[in-house]
Amino acid sequence: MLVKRYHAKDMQAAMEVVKRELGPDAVILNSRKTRKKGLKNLFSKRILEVMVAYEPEKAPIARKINGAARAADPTPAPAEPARDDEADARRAAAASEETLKRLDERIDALGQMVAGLMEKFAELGETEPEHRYSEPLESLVSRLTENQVAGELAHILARDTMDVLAGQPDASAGEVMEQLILDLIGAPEPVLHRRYKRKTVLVLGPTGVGKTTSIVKLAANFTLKQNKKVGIINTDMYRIGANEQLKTYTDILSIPFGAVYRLDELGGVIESMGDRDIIFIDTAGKRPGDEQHREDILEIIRTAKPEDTLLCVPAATSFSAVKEIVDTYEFAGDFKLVVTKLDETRFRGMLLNLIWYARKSPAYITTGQGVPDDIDVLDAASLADQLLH
Ligand SMILES: Nc1nc2c(ncn2[C@@H]2O[C@H](COP(=O)(O)OP(=O)(O)OP(=O)(O)O)[C@@H](O)[C@H]2O)c(=O)[nH]1
Ligand SMILES: [Mg+2]
Repeated sequence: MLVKRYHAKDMQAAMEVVKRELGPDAVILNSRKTRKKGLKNLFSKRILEVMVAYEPEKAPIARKINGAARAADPTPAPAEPARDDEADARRAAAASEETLKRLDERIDALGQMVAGLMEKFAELGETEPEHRYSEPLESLVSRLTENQVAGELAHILARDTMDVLAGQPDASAGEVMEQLILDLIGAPEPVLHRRYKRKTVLVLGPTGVGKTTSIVKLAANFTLKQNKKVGIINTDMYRIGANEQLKTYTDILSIPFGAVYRLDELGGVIESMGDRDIIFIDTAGKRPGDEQHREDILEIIRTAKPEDTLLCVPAATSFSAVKEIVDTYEFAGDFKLVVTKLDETRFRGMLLNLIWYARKSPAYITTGQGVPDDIDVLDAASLADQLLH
């Protein structure tokens, strides 16, 4: 009795070739799915491998496989052992079977490792494409990314700078990029009071970002420095102490304060502030899973018809979180950006990421808890300078 291994696409093909080559008495000992040997087969489909026991004297004369049997792929027959030494032959076959099995397992493991690495490289390629620039562009890009400007945005700025330099080789890369950043930031658009026209300003943003504090700062500035008549309405019915927080400030500033407990009261409260130049409307931040939030904000927008909407985003926010916040509030229409808590991070890249991703105008930055001083109109020139130097 001898043992021989065959590879075939399926059991039927294996049986056909075994019968033809080894005769009707050949017995299939076992079968398993495997890959052909060799590096080039690492990612190939698995095929069926069968171990066949047969009597050499009953096997038809060996012949090359052709025609319909091509699907089957027998491995070369082992050197035929002497007939009186069948036990040795079986041991040798079993040993080589064992070696092949181990090799197969190693190749499988290697294959999985290579596939994993390739996947990793592909992911890296998608998120962080490798870009090489000549000096001084390389150091400008490093400066931007050190400041946490998103890699893709830094690349766009570098590419645009190169385009400009191609037409104006004498220009300085630093100056060109600074101008491109200024163009991207655009002119800040703070809340402006229009004479003889009452203005409602809606303030939006996630919870705890500084909406209420920013409103108080703006209200204090308009009241104390610009002598405007200001009112504040709170529509945040969820936050405990929200009314007390605002009432304390509105009392100090001697300005009217309205608390709205049901949104259908909002129109009436706005009417009650008919003599005001600017009315700020505070809102609740969106809590995770809060499906009602969007409907509430839309209802407030329908009723208050705000001339300005401000979206507050804290400065220490990653680019992915910036995208999420902007996407969440996209429905609110044309808002302006307030970057809060700038004092809590030394990086300035987030401002550029936000302006770029949101495609909205910046309005204010806030730089501390102090009322009314810690708020300013964004200074585009100083931001561009901080990002590059
Ligand atoms: N460091 C720093 N803290 C700030 C700034 N602005 C607000 N805060 C603080 O952030 C905390 C939350 O501020 P709020 O104004 O209550 O924030 P909010 O968005 O109204 O919060 P909710 O109403 O709960 O959604 C308070 O402790 C503020 O003092 C800022 O510019 N810098
Ligand atoms: Mg609040």
